[in-house]
Amino acid sequence: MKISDRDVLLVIDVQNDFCTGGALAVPDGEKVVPGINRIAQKFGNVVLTQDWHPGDHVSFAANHAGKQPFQTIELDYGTQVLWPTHCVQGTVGAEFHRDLEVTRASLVVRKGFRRGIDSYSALFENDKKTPTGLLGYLRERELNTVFVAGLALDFCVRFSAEDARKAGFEVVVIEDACRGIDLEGSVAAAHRSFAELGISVISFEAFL
Ligand code: VGL
Ligand code: ZN
Repeated sequence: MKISDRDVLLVIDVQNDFCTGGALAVPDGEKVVPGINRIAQKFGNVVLTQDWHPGDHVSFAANHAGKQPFQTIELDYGTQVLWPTHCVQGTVGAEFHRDLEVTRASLVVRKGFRRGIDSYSALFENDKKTPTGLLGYLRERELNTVFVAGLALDFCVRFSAEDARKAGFEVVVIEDACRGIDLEGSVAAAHRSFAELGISVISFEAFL
């Protein structure tokens, strides 16, 4: 595959809490790291996202009496899954995996940093309205194809890919550079959504 200077690699949430031993470990999460590092060498534009919550965040089950992780609640912006406490601002769990090659990234987008709202997508928070600023960055820099990799395929990768596609970008998910959580068929649902929206799904091998 030929990478152009209008292409950007968007690396979603490759943080300790989503890797083995972390608070919200995605099975084999850390296995995406070598492949992402390798692909990233080929891109002139690399953007990272970092899930970055205050300790009293609304998405944490521990902040809702009687609730357990993976139950849901209704908020004014819709249904919210309650998660184990994860990626708390300034903690080791919120740091990027130590082997992730971060030096080439031109931008780190932090998301989910307001107490009252979660943000799966790198572009819009979970109310589907509040921008993170990434859309403006991509547009101003005249980037037009967004390659997405990272964690978790069925949450932050999925919503980021969808929002980028809906905003008019070509979007390519690098499937084996992602891993999923898979709550109640959410990986299959992500794949259906990618097909419906015209989001391409490719393998890491396309870059070798
Ligand atoms: C994520 C759940 C909660 C993700 C972040 O990165 O996919 N999932 N916060
Ligand atoms: Zn989170």
